[in-house]
Amino acid sequence: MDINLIGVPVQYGCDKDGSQEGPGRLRELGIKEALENNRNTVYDMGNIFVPNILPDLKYKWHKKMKYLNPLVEINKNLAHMVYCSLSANCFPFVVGGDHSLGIGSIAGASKYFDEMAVIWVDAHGDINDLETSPSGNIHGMPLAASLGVGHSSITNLYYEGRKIKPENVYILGARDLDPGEIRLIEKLNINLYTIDYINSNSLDGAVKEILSKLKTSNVDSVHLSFDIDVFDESLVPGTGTPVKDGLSFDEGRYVLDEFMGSKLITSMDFVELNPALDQDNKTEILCMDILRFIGELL
Ligand code: EXY
Ligand code: MN
Ligand code: MN
Ligand code: MN
Repeated sequence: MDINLIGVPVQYGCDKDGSQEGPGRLRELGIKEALENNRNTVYDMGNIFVPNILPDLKYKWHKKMKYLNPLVEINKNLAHMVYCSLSANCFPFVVGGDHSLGIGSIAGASKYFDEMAVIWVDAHGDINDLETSPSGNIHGMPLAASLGVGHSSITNLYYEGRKIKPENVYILGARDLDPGEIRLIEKLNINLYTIDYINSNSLDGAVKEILSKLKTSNVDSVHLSFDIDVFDESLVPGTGTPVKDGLSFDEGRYVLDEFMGSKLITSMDFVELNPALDQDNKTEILCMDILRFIGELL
């Protein structure tokens, strides 16, 4: 398989500086070699251009609107890079950077396929809009935008209209949902597998149910958006929004083993490493172990 490694050194979707260093740091640590094996060739396509901007004070009325325009441009370019990768029969592997990049990766991949599912592995739902968001941070909005909910500049990114159908969205590992997110998840009947659900049922049961629903649906593709904050906060100090009661390392590996091993995954994000926040390189070591594991599964 040919893999297109696409870096998105962006932090404009979140509150903390540092996630823009993620792609560069993972390259220094050998992400290309980690993903490569005797079946895969990795082409490092470089980074999507992220302009160096000062906050536009004319939007000072809304904390993050000042970053909306640059994020739209970044995600439009990312969408096209993902679409072109798929058109060239290459697997788009998108590395962040904060999770606002999901707007572009999903837009680009969904344009190529007829009906795409999304598996959102994350401590969060990332399904807020500007009204429901408690922070105004756009990395908490990509899934809503992809479902057609939110500011028109991100819901109509790259092409007009909704990118994915609610019945094709699976959230796994959430344990920090805002009231507005819970309302939207219920309204749209999104497939939600929280940590509470996992603890009272089983991780194996949740993963197997997702795979069985995918296999009996009409989807022709599956985008896996993996946010490293799905791991327990004790394992990932180097991420911007860590949350307690997360997955263990082995549980995270199991999730990837099942989803990647199903051969259903057609594109992927790996996001929210913030090297500036890491302690004793703990998070980057975990990331590299996970990326080597993903390399064996691709
Ligand atoms: N739900 C909160 C918000 O919207 O501000 C926290 C979002 C964190 C998003 C990180 C990337 O997963
Ligand atoms: Mn390797
Ligand atoms: Mn996220
Ligand atoms: Mn998250």
